[in-house]
Amino acid sequence: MRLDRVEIVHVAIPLVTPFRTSFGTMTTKDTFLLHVVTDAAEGWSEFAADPEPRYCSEFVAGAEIVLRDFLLPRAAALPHLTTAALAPAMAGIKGHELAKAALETAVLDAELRAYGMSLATYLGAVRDRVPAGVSVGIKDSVPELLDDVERCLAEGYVRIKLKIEPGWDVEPVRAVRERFGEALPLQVDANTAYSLADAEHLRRLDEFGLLLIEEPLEENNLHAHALLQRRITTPVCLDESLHSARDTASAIALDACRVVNVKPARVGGYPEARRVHDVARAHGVPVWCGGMLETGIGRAPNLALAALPGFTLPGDTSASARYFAEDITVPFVLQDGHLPVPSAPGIGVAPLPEALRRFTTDRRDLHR
Ligand code: OSB
Ligand code: MG
Repeated sequence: MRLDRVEIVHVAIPLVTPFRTSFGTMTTKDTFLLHVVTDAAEGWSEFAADPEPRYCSEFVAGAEIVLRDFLLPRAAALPHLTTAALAPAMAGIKGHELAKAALETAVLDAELRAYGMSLATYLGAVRDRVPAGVSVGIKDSVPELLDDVERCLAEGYVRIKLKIEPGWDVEPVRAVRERFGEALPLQVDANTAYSLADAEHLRRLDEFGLLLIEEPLEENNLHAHALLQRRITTPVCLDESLHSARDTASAIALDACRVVNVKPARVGGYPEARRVHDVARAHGVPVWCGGMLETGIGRAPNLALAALPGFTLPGDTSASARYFAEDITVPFVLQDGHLPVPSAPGIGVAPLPEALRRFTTDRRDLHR
């Protein structure tokens, strides 16, 4: 393929309710889409991070510069642009996995559309629908939390994840367990809010039979997570600390995680996410697909990934309506606790022009 044009489309979409984590409260999904035009086909992707570097070091304005000044010139210099050629061309730029994933995914979407192949088929999906979990934010009170969890269960979500932080952990988990019972698949996510000094406190969560505790300690400290795992029975799951299949292999070897959260953007794209899955699966370590409050453009390819055989736990792959009154694609709707895996070529969806227009805050060429 030849890269003719890359457009950046900044969007701001209001959330139906504020979403609070240990690192902040979100009220709007504020990010950008990439629209890649080649001589063979067009492709779309969504940048996964936010305007501020609070979940990870990458952020919207920084990623735009990295794409414009470092990644797009390398893509444009390739004699034949393919997804396989793009990754090594970008490898000389350190880090910036989320920016790289945005470009790679848009190119992959275009390439697969040119071949008429779906991302699910390309990745090796074995399911045409995937079970949906939901991530429930930190609330002002336990009754408010119980109402929210009840609403999610009534909608059909098959697994609940509670966001936790110091001061909002044992009591909310106990309340949810007491109200909804032992059988509810339940897990927690701390987004790096604790330290090893909290090990005895986190051990109090062991009595609740959680599926996992996600990223309890600081990012990239595999040693500390391994030490914590020795002191608690709840399986440790890593999110922020895993940036590649190689990191995943190290974490598993160190017993720093017994479950893996795969976010394709965090590991640099879908082919690397597949390799993370392969490494974990070879070790018998369960994986599941994380989320970043994606619009339909980011949600669709995650559903394809979540259909791989090693994804044995429900992901944060919830319906469009979990976050948005109106999505910028045809919405993903929960059916019997599951979401359909897109089967059309590429990522299987594209922005609806009218909805995209209304949510667009800025649109221009990054490369021509
Ligand atoms: O840690 O998984 C996380 C949202 C934004 C940033 C980080 C995380 C999350 C979530 C929500 O937990 C996942 C989703 O529903 O998309
Ligand atoms: Mg997480």
